Amino acid sequence: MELWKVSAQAQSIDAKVGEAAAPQALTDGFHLVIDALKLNDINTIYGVPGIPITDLCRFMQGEGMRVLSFRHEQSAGYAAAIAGFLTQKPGVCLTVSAPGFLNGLTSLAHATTNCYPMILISGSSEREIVDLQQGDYEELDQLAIAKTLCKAAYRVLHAQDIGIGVARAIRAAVSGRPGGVYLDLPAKLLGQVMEAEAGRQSLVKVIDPAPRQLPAPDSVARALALLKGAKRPLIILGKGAAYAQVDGDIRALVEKSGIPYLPMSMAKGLLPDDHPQSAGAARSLVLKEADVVMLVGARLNWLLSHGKGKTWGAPGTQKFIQVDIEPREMDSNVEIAAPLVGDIGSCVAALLKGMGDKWAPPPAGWTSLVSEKKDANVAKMRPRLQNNNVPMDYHGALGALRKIIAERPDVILVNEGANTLDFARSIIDMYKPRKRLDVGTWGIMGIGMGQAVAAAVETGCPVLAVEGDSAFGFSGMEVETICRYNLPVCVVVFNNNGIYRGTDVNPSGGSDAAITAFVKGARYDKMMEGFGGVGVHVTSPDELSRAVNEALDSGRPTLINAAIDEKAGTESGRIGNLNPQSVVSKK
Ligand code: ADP
Ligand code: TZD
Ligand code: MG
Repeated sequence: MELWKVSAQAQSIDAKVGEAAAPQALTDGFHLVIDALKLNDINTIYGVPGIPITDLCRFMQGEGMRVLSFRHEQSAGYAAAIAGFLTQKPGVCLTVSAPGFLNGLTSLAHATTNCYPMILISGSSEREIVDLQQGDYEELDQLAIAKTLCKAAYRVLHAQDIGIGVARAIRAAVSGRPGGVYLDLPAKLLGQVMEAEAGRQSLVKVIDPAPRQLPAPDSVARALALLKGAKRPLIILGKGAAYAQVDGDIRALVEKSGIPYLPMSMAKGLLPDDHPQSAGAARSLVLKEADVVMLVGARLNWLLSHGKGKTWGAPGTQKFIQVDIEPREMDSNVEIAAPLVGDIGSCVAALLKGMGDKWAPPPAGWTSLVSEKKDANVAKMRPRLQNNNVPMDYHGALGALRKIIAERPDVILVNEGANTLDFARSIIDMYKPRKRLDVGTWGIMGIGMGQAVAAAVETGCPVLAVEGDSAFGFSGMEVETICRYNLPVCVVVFNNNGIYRGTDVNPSGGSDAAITAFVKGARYDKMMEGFGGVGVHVTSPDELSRAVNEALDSGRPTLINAAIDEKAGTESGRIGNLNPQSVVSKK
């Protein structure tokens, strides 16, 4: 209650400020936070209101910021994280103390893991009481908890430090390797009053938040020498390359080099997937056979089998060049023969310059081998994508969506699930950069609706969210958010009655449902209808195609419940091999 009094006071002070620069003009923590964010061009906030940040959210909206109020902090956080990926500005998620903070924390860790710039701002309880553990309302030592899950964590205790605190948070999030930052704002801070002019002076505009980091010339020369000597070179583009927004130079590098390239999931579309040099459909071959591999904004983590083992060539037969802003990424899994440390824009520009005008393409034997493999795989897949089976399988349903994305390349595709994810990634071609947003490095479920909201809000483009029924369930309540803000989002739920498949049975023979099986024939479309959006139930690829096209034409919030054959999927999609095996055989 005290908070409200102070803020009401500050509001009347605001009114007075307009009259004349009265010497007693005051401001407070609420307004300083807003002014600090706005000064740094942060005008969109994703969050959930409540004590102690309800008025902060209100004042933000009152002052013209876009405040998107979610049903759960986790979705708000995923929205903020992907907003950071799409814009290179930290996405901001604003939460209440303890439980709200914890709900937001998964997304902060996710942002850090994926190198997305994001700031989680949480209100917190009375410091003195928290530190003495005297049982305050929502008592939790949030700063200590956040520290292990993000790049940096700060707490601001005095109104005059809000400017510098926000500036530090922004710079930490976007400079070097981007990531998540936590900013702790105790309730008391928001109500703190200070002289308005001194407050204004205390604000900091971050100059050059992500300074260029030029690669060393000898590193560039080493990388080019290796590339030049390669007989079977390969370029792997990762989501760091997509983040960097130097699309023209990346395309120029690939095309000038003549080297086959492999896009990681969220780098799809950096060059159009139907580009002649794309080796996407010959992945196994190129990873195994390449002799020099240049990674651009991609890590040799589990998604690339750590750069060794069965997926790759024999030990010692392959050399790596790695372009990355983070020096410690080098040699993380295998020796990097040519580390190129710097921002991708500067590194790619230096490589292009160093290649000169007479760069020889790789041996024709290699490029034609890749093309032949690719063509054969594409030809094998094509008829399966055209099937109009009922019940639908993944190929039939995704074949329909593939055609729609080809016709509407500006649509942003959000994608999560297991089979729904793995099949969509390989089947749906992307044609423009940063149009495919998915589960990222952790393979996290629940990013769907948050990412869909942020994608629509940040870009104004239509969004198609292709969701496994399980995956959708993690953030499904946000369809209300989508309806409330009337966003051009079409959600397609691939409903196969469960996780991976709908056919699992309880091994005990008991009456409880099996662990991966959901209610059969559920109608997720009814959820959307319940909030005023459009709900459609479809059973064939033709119906699916029609419904998606209608949704994208109308721009209305739509949920299409796509009934998929419950027998079509496999356990864990393409990564079933990661499941540990019991020595006692499964029943
Ligand atoms: P993917 O999952 O697509 O393989 P990762 O998330 O594993 O991609 O890797 C992204 C890499 O890109 C990280 O190592 C990160 O440090 C790097 N990165 C991100 N932004 C930049 C940038 N602007 N310049 C250079 N490297 C970057
Ligand atoms: N929880 C979180 C946060 N992330 C996860 N990845 C999982 C649980 C485990 N998990 C997967 O890895 S995929 C998946 C879960 C629960 C759902 C797969 O079912 P789906 O897709 O319905 O979304 P398909 O098409 O039925 O395979
Ligand atoms: Mg499913």
